Parts: sequence; C-alpha cells; structure tokens
Amino acid sequence: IKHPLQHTWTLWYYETDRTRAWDECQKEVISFNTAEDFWSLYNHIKSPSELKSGCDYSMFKQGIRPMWEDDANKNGGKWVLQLDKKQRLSDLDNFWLEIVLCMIGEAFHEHSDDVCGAVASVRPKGDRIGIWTADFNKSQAVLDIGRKLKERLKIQPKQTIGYQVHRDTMVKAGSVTKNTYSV
Ligand code: M7G
Repeated sequence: IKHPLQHTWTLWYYETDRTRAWDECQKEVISFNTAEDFWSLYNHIKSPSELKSGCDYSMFKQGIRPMWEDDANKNGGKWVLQLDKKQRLSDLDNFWLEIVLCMIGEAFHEHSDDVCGAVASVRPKGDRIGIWTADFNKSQAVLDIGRKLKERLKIQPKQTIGYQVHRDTMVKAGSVTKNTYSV
C-alpha cells in the first residue's frame, strides 16, 4: 500500500510562446496523492535548473490554477525567494525540492490550509521561487509560513525574504512590488 498524502497535488509547466496568451502557456502535467507517486514523478522529470530560461514549474493543490485570478489565489500573495545567478547551480533545485516536500508533507501545520502552491521561475536575470498563500490578511498564517520556510531552507536570520500581495504584483508588471511582510 502506498503512503497517502493529505492533499492531491498538480504539477504545471509553463513555457513561453509569444503567439499565445500567458494562461494558454500553462500546461497541467500530472496530479499525485501518494509519496511514492511523487518520487516517481520527481525522478522522471527535469529539475528546475535544467529547464529552458523563461520556463516555470508550479505545484499547486488540485483544483487551484497557478494564477492570481484563481479564486483560491485572488486574495493571496507569495513569499519570494529571489536567487542570484550563481544560485541556479547551488540552491535552485534543493530549495524547490525542500519546498515541495514541506507542502506535500504539510510542514506548515495549522497553516497548511493557507498554502496554495509554489512556483519556480527560471529566468536569465536570476531565478525565483514563490510560495503562494491564500489570504494576505491572515498575517499570523503568512508570517508563520515565512518563518518556517526560512528555517527549512536554512536561510540566514540576517537575510530577509519578502511577501508580496498578488494584487500589487498584477498592477506593477515589470517594476518592483512592495513587500507587505518580511521575515
Ligand atoms: P512572471 O513570470 O511572474 O515574472 O510574470 P517574470 O517577469 O520574472 O517573467 C511575467 C508576466 O506573466 C506578467 O507580467 C504577466 O503578464 C504574466 N503573468 C504572470 N503571472 C503569475 C500571471 C497570472 O497569474 N495571471 C496572469 N493573467 N498573467 C500572469
């Protein structure tokens, strides 16, 4: 018997195609709900650092699309891990795996319900991982999730990470979005 997860999770893959709208470039890859099925998927696909620049992996609870517009995300935001270029080799894949394991293992405890999913974005300027939560107004949940992330990723206490509200990101395309929280 396989080991069931608390939730069913869906992996999405985004690849740029200038002839299509952004949301049409998001492809649902596969869903899984056991630890064993997660590892067979993980062992079968490229790691984020092997993707082409401009691509994303997203892992979300089943039924939530990796978009601001989804009902589960529309009042939410994300903790952002902005990596510098050299961290593609040292950290990107490790951080992504650790975050995915935190999510599927419900490591955020009573706040696990607030976690919608995570996105790894491979970009020439520096890769990024975002952990999306459902409601930016739930400061206790947001802050606890941020602190847990820092702990699990062994991010130094003096290095801060910021939380950005999707509604702010949406209107600020191309420029800097303010941090609503930081830890
Ligand atoms: P990005 O891929 O999050 O960041 O957004 P990047 O600038 O590092 O590549 C790039 C662009 O994709 C945005 O400016 C939007 O045009 C589009 N986009 C990204 N997201 C996450 C969404 C979304 O959730 N909904 C919609 N409609 N467009 C999005």
